[in-house]
Amino acid sequence: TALLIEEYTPDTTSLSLHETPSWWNSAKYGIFIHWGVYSKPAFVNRAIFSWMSTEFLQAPPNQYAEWYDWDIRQPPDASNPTWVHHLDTYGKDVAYDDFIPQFTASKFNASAWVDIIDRAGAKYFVLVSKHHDGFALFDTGNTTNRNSVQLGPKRDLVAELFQTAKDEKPDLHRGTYYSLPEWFSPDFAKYGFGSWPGGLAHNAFNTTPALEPYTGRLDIDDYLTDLQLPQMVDLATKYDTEIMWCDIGGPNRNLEFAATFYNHAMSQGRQVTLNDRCGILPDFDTPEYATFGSIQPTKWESSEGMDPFSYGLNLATNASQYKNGTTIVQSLVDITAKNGNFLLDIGPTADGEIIQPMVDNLLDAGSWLEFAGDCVYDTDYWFPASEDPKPVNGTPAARFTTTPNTFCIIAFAPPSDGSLVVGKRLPLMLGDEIVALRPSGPSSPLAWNISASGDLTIQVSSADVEGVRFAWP
Ligand code: FUL
Repeated sequence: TALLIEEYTPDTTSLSLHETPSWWNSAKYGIFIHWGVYSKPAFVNRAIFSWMSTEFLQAPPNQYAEWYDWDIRQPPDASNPTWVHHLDTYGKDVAYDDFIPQFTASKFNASAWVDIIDRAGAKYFVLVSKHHDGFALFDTGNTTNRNSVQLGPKRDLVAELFQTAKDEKPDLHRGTYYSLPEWFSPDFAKYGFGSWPGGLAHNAFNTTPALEPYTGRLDIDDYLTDLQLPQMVDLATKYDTEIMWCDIGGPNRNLEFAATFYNHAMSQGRQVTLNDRCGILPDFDTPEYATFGSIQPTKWESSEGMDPFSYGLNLATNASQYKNGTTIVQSLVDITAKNGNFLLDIGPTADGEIIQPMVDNLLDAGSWLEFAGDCVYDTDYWFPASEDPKPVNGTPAARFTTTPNTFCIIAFAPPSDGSLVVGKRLPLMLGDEIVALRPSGPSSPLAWNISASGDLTIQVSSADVEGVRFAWP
């Protein structure tokens, strides 16, 4: 039976009919971009503080450089590395908003970014359009001037990236992260949301009242009706975002938003999606710096920075700690085999460059996807087992994906002794061919057999791995 939905209405019954689009299910791999005023100080080096509530004490520790403004507004505490760093580097009279003019985007070249994302092998990107600091990278109209069009770069960064992607890589899908609350917005503060300020009356430097400065704020009556909803609707209808990647949840008008978002896209014959942080029914879950250990029956998306602990650029991290081509591919394959998507984050600089080590790691993973992508994009998980098969006889971990014609085994390293033993009963029949994927194309068939206990053993010669940088990611 086919269900024809003509129009969504702003209620959970109607909206619950919505699902992740097929393009998103097939895409598997996206690039997350955390870029904003916080890209200027680009620092975090967090210890665990007494004042941290348990929500921060997750593993791995929350060490997000995009939380700079939050960090420097904590109670004076000489053991707060961001606080100390700020005092040492800028002094007590510099407030977060003083970084706005230094967020210049002067070297931002949308074409170059889109090209890197494409060569990385990603099928979509999600740009932070407004983080918790309330500074938007798009034209927020008459809701606020706290944006990159009025301040800092004086450019509509979302529009530039979106338009360039549309023109130059029309198959690349375009999404926006959007923080529903703003930490220090006096307008949002009226909603008194959890531990979020409005409430937090600290300013480490005692230079200004706690919630000021809040550069670019315009007079509005109600944060949700006059700011949040119109901003989101603009991203949906003027910028045509395809993914509304909400953050935090909390007070919202998102039943109305989702109906508008879905109906607008449908009227243009496009498919769009929203995540599980919009405070209403989600299309997909978003574990953060975490993945699921087994196949999930519904689609999900794991996000993680290339930096081991931060989405925003953190200059305190040594680039050697970044995820490299191999670990990016391993995460992507692991997540794909469990019915998820991987949203890998990068943090460009305040002047708009993606630093070279990040580019190198992205392109390394992309070079593997160029010849092995058929085992990732548009694949299904293999239902019987996509959890980590137990390594046998020193054989490395492997994951499985399927296409209508192919069964893929992706081992995470070359086997030490030339035999890849996969301790799972695979759907193979006598006469089936197993080939190695190489940049130059598939190898000739490899010898294989299945033991009485059901283990598959594949003979792999060194030629199958030689010269193949990421044949064994
Ligand atoms: C979190 C935010 O607090 C982080 O800064 C980051 O944006 C992550 C993707 O979502 O909730």
